[in-house]
Amino acid sequence: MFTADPTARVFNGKLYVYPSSDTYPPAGREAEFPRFCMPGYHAFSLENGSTWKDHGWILKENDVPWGEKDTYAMWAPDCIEKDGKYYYYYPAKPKNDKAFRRIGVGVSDNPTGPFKWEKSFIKEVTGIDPGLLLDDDNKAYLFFGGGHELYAAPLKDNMKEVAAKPILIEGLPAGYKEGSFPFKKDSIYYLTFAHVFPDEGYTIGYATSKKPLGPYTYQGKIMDNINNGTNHHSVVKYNDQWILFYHSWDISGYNKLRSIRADYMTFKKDGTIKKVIPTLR
Ligand code: FUB
Repeated sequence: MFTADPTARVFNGKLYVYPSSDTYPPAGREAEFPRFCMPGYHAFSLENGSTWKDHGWILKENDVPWGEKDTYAMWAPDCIEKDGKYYYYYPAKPKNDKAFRRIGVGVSDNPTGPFKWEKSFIKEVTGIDPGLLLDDDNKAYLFFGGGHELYAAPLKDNMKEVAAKPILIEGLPAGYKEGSFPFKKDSIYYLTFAHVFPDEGYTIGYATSKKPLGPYTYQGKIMDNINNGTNHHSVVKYNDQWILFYHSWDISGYNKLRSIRADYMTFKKDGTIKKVIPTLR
């Protein structure tokens, strides 16, 4: 199978990856899918530090309670743990609604489900690429949005509703595109994202702030363009090492059938991130 947009998380010391999946379009419908064809989500865990276990389908598009069927529009997801429950966020095409995508949520007692899916999408949230941040004070924030604008809102304790109207994140550079991943290290809030340069294409950039909702200051690139079309990614600390999960299409040779990858990432003493040079090039 082909997987993209990996969000990696550590829950109870174990490493999990929540990617989206790329498939070939259904026979006879090829012309409908000039872009990605994405039917839903599997989840993976690293067993004994060496083997990836596939937990199977955790959500298929046709099982989204509020979603349009058979549009293959299940883009990048995220999953986060709060107070012993696991919350899975995903974008889908809503039925009877003009929005490009809405974001839904499900809750489970286990990192790989089964999840109980909310009947409706999260109100006041329109966009793609949910990225979740759980702060040290146990407050959660939902970042979302593509197409050059990033929004974020605090979540209520139930993790299913926004606690305030989403705000536009300020301070991102021109060329900010999508795929934001928020995290915190040593009191600094980091936001990594797809950053497009006209002469280079998609790179991974990052910005920092002293507050979760910004304003942010652009700090530079984490990874140059690697000819992968898009570059949705995530950052995780596992066994005391920071790892950047990202994707590339070098296995398929086709930019709509991507595969996930990972490389170690290091911070300098001042908190800035050293550029990651992909092991596979
Ligand atoms: O994979 C589908 C979409 O492309 C993601 O949601 C975006 O971040 C980009 O990678």
